[in-house]
Amino acid sequence: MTREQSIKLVRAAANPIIAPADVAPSYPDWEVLGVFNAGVHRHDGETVLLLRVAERPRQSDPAHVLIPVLNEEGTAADRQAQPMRIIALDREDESLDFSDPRVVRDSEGNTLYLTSISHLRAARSRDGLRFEVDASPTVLPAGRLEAWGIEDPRITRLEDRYYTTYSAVSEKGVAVGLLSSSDLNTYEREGLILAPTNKDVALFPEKIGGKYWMLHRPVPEGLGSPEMWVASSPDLIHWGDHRFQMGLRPGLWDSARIGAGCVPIKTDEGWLILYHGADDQHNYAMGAALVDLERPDRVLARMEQPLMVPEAEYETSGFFANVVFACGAVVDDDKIMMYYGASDDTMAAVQFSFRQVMEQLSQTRQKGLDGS
Ligand code: MAN
Repeated sequence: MTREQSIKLVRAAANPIIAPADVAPSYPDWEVLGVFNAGVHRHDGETVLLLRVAERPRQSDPAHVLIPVLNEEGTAADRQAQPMRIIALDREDESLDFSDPRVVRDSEGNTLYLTSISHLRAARSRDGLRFEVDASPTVLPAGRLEAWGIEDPRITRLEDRYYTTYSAVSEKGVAVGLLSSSDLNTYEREGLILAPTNKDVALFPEKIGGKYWMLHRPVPEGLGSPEMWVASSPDLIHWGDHRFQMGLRPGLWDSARIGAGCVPIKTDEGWLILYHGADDQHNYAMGAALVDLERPDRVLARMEQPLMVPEAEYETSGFFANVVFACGAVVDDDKIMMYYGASDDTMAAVQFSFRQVMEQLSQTRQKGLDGS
């Protein structure tokens, strides 16, 4: 399998730029397990990250694993009035599988619970590297369809508002929610825009052919694979015209699952799509593709090699090792600063040249590597 990289990557010297110790848990008796997979946008001269913060009650009893679940009708803010349910699972219970640190499964491999609950938390920086993290949650999960938390935000500016998509996780599956904001400080809920199982939604930053467009990633069961699609909408709420965009590539680094990624970046030659992919060993890497400006389902070029693979110590070890997972980037002329979650526990930043990625993509054109 080819995992060699050809793009010169400059990881921030301060990486990881935000770690769990920099984030106060929501409750004094809880602990933050991970701060990762943040959405990013510039606003008013600041770089704003909307972090995914995964936390859980401190695990003091070695015989039990404590699982936090939001009460069905509550919001996490109501914890005092309407306590969050804490489920205690017996560590020795042989019908339970604790081998994946992210989830608890039954003996058939079905997911029963997540081991943490995530909310979204803002962090701000003047230089894009030193961030101040808010002391309390910015957006909390709410209601039964977010009972297991909200994850992986991606921020797109459209006209004069910011729109943030996220994964809404519950026992009903992973759905996609939408938030809107004028200042990246307070958010309004726009509801769920895609039903389970779907995730990795990134909105294009302008209308195409008079419609809004999204990248999305259904997870078909039994038939089909977790691959990338696009859809359009007249109002950001109602989505249709679903089209297949990009598929898995057997034998390559993105053979088991792919999905957005950063918010698409407009270039003269097409939309630059920085997406994530994984192989069947759960090695997550980032890749690059170019799609048609007018037809976002049409792949013009796709790099054969990954753009970035886990290499630094904080990427190859951690809560869920060998993961680099970006939900956003900031572009300044030739510089792309990509913010990414490393091993599902810290935030890191990497810089690379826009021109170099475009050159690489133009070399792969006509090679028939679009996986469709
Ligand atoms: C899934 C999502 C991400 C996570 C990766 C790796 O794709 O849950 O949030 O980073 O898995 O665990």
